[in-house]
Amino acid sequence: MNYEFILVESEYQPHIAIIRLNRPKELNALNLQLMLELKAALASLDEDDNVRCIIITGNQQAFAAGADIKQMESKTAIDLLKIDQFETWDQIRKTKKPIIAAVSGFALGGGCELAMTCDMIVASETAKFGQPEIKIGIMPGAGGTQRLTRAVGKALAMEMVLTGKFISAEEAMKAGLVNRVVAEELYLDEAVKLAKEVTQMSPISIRLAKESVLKAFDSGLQEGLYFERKNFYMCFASEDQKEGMQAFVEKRKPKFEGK
Ligand code: DAK
Repeated sequence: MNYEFILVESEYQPHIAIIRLNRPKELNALNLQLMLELKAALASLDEDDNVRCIIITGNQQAFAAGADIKQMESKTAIDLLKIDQFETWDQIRKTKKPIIAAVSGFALGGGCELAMTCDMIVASETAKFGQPEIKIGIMPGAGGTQRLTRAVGKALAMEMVLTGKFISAEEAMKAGLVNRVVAEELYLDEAVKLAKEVTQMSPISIRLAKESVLKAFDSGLQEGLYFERKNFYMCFASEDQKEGMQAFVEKRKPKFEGK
C-alpha cells in the first residue's frame, strides 16, 4: 500500500519495523487519512511473521501535535459520529505486537494519546507531553483522561487536562509516563535498543504478556489474575517455552521461532 502521510519500513532492523508519522509542516497533526494509514500499516505489520516489535516515531520537532484542528474545526457531533474515528483508534489499540513510541518534540492531544496507546515510550529530552484540548474548547477524546490518569495519577492528570499545561520529558519520566529519557540525537537509537531486547524473546510469550499487562487496565484484580493465568498456561503450549527452558539448562542462548 502507498501511504501519503506515514513512512513504513518493515525491516528497519532485524525483526523491527518502524512507522514514521510524516506531516512535518503540520507538526505531524493527525488527520483522518494519516490515522487510517496508521491503522492499515499496523494491521499489516501485525500479520508479518518477520516483525516482532514496532516503533512509531515522528521527527525531532514533533511526534504529533494532536488531531488536525483545521480538519476538525467545522465538524458537527453527527459528522464525528458518522466518521467514527474511534473504530480506527480501537483497531490501533488492538495491535498484538509490542509498540514503542519514540517521542521527540511535541506529543500533544491525540499525539500524547497515541504515544500512550503504545506499550512503551522512549523520550528525547526535548519531548513535551500535554493534553491541551481544553484550550480549544474540547477535551481529550482518544483515551487521554483515562490513560494519562492511570499513568501519572489524578493530581497531575487533572492539572494537565484542566489547564492544558505541557510537561517536559524529565517530568514525564518522574511521573511514570515514559520509560526513559535520552539526548535528542539518541532517542531513536534508544528505542531500537529497547525493541532489540524485546525481539530476543519468544514472540508468543511477548504477545501473551502484552495482552495480560493491558488487561490490568480494563479489569478488576481477580479477573486480571485469571486472565494472566490462562495466558501463562498458554505459554506452555509453545515450542519457544521448551526451547527457552532447555537453553537455560544447557547454558546457551535460546533461539525463539515464534512457534
Ligand atoms: N492541527 C492542525 N495544524 C496544526 C496542529 C494541529 N493540532 N498543530 C500545529 N499545526 C500547524 C500550525 O497550524 C502551523 O501551520 P501553518 O500555520 O504554518 O500553516 C504549523 O503546524 C506549525 O505550528 P505553529 O506555527 O503553531 O508552531 P509553534 O512552534 O509556534 O507551536 C504548538 C507549536 C504545538 C505549541 C502549536 O502548534 C499548537 O498549540 N498546536 C496545537 C496543539 C493542540 O491543541 N493539540 C490538540 C489538538 S485536539 C478523536 C481522537 C483524537 C482527538 C479527538 C478525537 N476521536 C477518536 C474522535 C484529539 C484531539 C486533539 O488532539
